[in-house]
Amino acid sequence: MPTYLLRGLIKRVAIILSYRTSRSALLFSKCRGNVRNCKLTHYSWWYQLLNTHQRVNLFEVKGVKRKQNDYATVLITNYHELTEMKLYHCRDSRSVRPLWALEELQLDYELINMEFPPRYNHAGYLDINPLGTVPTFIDSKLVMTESAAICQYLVDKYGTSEIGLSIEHPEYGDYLNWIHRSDTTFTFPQALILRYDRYEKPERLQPQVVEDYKKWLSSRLNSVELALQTSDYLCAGKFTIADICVGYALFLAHKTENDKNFGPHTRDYLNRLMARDGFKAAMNQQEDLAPIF
Ligand SMILES: N[C@@H](CCC(=O)N[C@@H](CS)C(=O)NCC(=O)O)C(=O)O
Repeated sequence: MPTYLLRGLIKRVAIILSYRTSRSALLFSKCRGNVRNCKLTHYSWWYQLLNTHQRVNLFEVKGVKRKQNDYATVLITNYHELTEMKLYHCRDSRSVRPLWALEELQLDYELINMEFPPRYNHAGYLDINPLGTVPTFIDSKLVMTESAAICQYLVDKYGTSEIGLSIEHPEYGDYLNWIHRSDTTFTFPQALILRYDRYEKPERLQPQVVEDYKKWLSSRLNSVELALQTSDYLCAGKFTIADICVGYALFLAHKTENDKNFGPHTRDYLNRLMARDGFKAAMNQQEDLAPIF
């Protein structure tokens, strides 16, 4: 039998078998999301057969790292593992952190853009997140509401070591420290400043609180300036989610004009972060929302 006929025959048998053995093969043509634990096959005809153009992220399939858009030759054998991540986001709020991380990691997700504050502007939001805050991140049954923790989850669960640090890394402790410091130490005082400077009713504005926390913020940010004197990034000499988390706090200070006391290294660092494709992609996603500052 001529080789081309034989190849055609094998191809058809393989397709039929694949459909029979994988109930999810058809589902794949409809799915958008992340595929985990899937079996990678190199039958290129799946591509034509399913004619699928969905973005699918294959992280480590059979030990091979693949990039987004490297799709279409996948036969999913475990469709229960299909997930669709959702991020509820408001412009320039802390949800920029996970949004930026999702973009850096080139993950597939659904973005729900909401006007701020979502508890008043997005019907049903309190049912999704009773705190009423942003971000809210959903991955299957998991609901997360802490911006820095979501970044950590994404990098540990779906990411590569490129923008994360493993527990074995000598700077792992510093990395965690920056991630946590980013919100509790660098962002929380800014929330107080904004609240008592701009958002409260005139009779409840508190100039003394504003002045005190501006000083507080500026002295806490000295730690960033110091760290950047010897490195372009906060830990391990490379860009990580610690830079995303702290970078957001600096971005917020910059947007709200609380960056007057930034040192030169901090200023350059923020410019470097804002020039990243991942950051720009995150900003593009929110451009239809009204400014909140
Ligand atoms: N620690 C949380 C804080 C979340 C938070 O307070 N987000 C603010 C926006 S940046 C918010 O939703 N405020 C609106 C409200 O409290 O109603 C995090 O890091 O995500």
